[in-house]
Amino acid sequence: ASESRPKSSNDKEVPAAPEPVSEDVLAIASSIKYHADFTPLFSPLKFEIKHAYVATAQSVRDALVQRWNATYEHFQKTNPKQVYYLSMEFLQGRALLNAIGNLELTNSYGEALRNFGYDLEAVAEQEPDAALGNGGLGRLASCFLDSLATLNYPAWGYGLRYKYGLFHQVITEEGQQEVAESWLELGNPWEIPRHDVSYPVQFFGEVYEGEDGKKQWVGGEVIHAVAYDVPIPGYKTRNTISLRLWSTTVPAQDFDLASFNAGKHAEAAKAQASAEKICDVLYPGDGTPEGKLLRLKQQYTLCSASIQDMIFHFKLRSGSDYSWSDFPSKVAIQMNDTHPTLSVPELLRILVDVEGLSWEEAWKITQKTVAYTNHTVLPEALEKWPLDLMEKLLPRHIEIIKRIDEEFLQSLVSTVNKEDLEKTIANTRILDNVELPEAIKSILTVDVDDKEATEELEVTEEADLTGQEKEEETVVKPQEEEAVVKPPAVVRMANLCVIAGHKVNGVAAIHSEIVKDEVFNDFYKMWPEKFQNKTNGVTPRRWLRFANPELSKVITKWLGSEDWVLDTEQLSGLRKFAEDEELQRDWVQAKRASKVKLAAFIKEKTGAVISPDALFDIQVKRIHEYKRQLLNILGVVYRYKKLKELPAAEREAKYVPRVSMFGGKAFATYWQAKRIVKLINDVGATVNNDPEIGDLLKVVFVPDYNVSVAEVLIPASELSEHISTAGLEASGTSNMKFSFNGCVLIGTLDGANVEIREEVGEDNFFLFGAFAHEIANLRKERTEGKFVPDPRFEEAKDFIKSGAFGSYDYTPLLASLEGNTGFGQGDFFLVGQDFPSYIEAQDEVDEAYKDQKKWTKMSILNTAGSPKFSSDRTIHEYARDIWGIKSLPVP
Ligand code: B1N
Repeated sequence: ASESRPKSSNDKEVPAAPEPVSEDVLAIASSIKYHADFTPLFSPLKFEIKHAYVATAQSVRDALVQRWNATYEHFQKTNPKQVYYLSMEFLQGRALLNAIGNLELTNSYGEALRNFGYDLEAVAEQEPDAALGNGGLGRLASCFLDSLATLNYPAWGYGLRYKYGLFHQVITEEGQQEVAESWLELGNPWEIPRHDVSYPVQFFGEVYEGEDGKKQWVGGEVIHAVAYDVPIPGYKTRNTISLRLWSTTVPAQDFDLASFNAGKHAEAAKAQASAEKICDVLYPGDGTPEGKLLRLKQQYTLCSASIQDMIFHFKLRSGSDYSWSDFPSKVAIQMNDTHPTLSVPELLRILVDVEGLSWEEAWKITQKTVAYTNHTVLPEALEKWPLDLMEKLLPRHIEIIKRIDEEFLQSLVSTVNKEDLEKTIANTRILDNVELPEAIKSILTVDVDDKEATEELEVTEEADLTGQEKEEETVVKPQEEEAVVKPPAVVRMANLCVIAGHKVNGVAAIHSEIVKDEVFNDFYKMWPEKFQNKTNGVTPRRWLRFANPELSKVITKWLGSEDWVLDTEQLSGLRKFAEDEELQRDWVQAKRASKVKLAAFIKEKTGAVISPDALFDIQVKRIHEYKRQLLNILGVVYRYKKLKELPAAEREAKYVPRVSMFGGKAFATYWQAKRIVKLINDVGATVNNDPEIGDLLKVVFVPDYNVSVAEVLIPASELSEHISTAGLEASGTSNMKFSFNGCVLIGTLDGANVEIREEVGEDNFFLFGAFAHEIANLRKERTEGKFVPDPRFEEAKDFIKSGAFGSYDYTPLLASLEGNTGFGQGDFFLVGQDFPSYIEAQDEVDEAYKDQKKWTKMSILNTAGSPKFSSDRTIHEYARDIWGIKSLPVP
């Protein structure tokens, strides 16, 4: 039985008090008016909604700039240790509602805009998403910035200012099409170019050795990285930190006027074009040597400019009598995956070549400064750069990397058993397919060279997380071939990170265990103290308070205050009311309001008409075989077939009306993922137009999934799917957002699902599928021909093959589920294995949903069980266990 709430019954209404025209509102209106008149981005005499958006954003920026400067000054004066979060991706989404929400000015802005005849939400929708990221990794970086600012930590985010963010996805008859995204087209009111903050970044060129033995790298191409700062306001605090995005250019004198006047126009602007290309696009296709080179230039630009900036601040703040040994007590560098690995040799290079430190001292400082977060265990997704490419672009860095490698090898010789040495070297050294130094070779009894070469060839090519390296055809194993081609020499970035970093962390408990026991096991045995877990989190501001004001109001009413937004632990206070009829009524009402909103959104975007009374079942994330959208849609196909086989009168007894929604982008050349998108759309076209089925089943593919779309989908969700092959999803973060919003999860024991289920209780989570520790053996059994597919799985596939969903050729997609296991074939991700338990878990969902009281309780218990998944918790842990930084509110 639920406890009754201790307050009187007439205090439960949150009054929507009409706001008086306050000073705030007047000041805001006049600031908007000022910017509308003096913003030279639009023609005068009109004030259209886009113009209203820009003027509003500029007025918000004014409010932020004061806080921003005060924060900078405060940190300048107090000179605390700061964290520098380096990431190739930040998936910021929109800034307006988040900023005014943090400033507690939402109502005032709403009212001010009404004076101009505009609705705040409609104005906010004019803002393009800042989509400088691919998915979870980039969004995590953005959630971290929100928490760092909110918790008053001295911190900077560093990234690149891509001109084109992640592509827009358009769905046509052919499936997914990619369209360039240009978020800067209207100008960006959220950035301030710092013309006085710019650093040279060099590429190519040569390394010279002076008489004193000192090395000097003289670059062949020199560009400039210019800072564009984006304010990151904290929630209910003055602290406002910076996301510093580098843009690339060349100084004016590099424009070749003589060539231009000689009619060679492209030639004249060559240097400029080459520099600007670096920041053109997020994740340029790296299937070609040119693409690879560009991506490496991007990574190095981020690292070099950021390190120079840190050193500048270190010197500025320490005064003339600085001591380099203090550097690690002022600077913590966090590398978001291996993409910023070049920070390591760059810091070393500057310390040794430019500042004149000894190698030993520079190495000590570097090690104490950098830490590395791993985000994936897929071996094919661990970055490896061709040595020759890197040597050409960054000759001095390769010398440095070789020295680190050699010293590491020497340390292995003195610490590792001789029997294990060969294998340990193969797993841990930085360089791969590169001859060992003579001194090491002579210690080994076996000739490792030949062995390594053969082993390398036995590895089949597999897809990486973004699908980049995924080739359409499976690589043939050239086992019998005599002429063995020597595999190219590569730099293994993750190994460099683990060797150079003082901490290595995974992003969920199960993932961090796999990191220790499998991916980096040899390193773990050497340095157990380096390895940590930092379970991901998401900001409760954007993902609950602002995205879901309806539910937030209910939560605040029942908890008695809004303190839960900063202290999510308080959400557990909902638990005792989970069965209270009044809370249940409030809860269902809030959920329904979000569902109605989503139904309208879907109608607008796709034309599909869905009933807000149906169960809303959502899977949104990048399309990837390991995330198994294919399992979901096969389940839908099976359900559709069963519905059609049942007499109309019996359908509703077994199945509740359901809308299966999908969203997510496939990497442009990841063909298998694109076929999955096509299949989902084709199934939708058939099912949604089947008059026999009506509202019992609808299938919707929401196009162009991004942060803003997520903000509409997640609040309206009742069931969400997190169904990766166990052991492969490092954490997942949307699972946390769904849980915060009172959505029940169906999922495998993978990533953060494990911890979510622990927190919300196993009765409030639909679990299915094989466990991580069983996967290897299941694949082996399959290869031995021991796997017997469930007839229901065959039935679902056969239904697709029968042409029930159109004439598109699904053979290559379905073929990936057949045969002996191996990537791209033999059901490597074990869809067939988990299919029976998946559809049985889905049947349990129907049963549970039929009992609305029970379902609502499950929903409430999900929100009540989500406190742990606030990124505030995550950031406090990083601050304490890795960075050693302290909260420092602006007075
Ligand atoms: O990072 C997220 C996790 O929640 C997800 O489980 C994980 O898949 C994701 C290469 C990646 N891992 N690796 C990447 C991104 C871009 C790229 O170029 C790899 N993304 C993840 C946050 O921890």
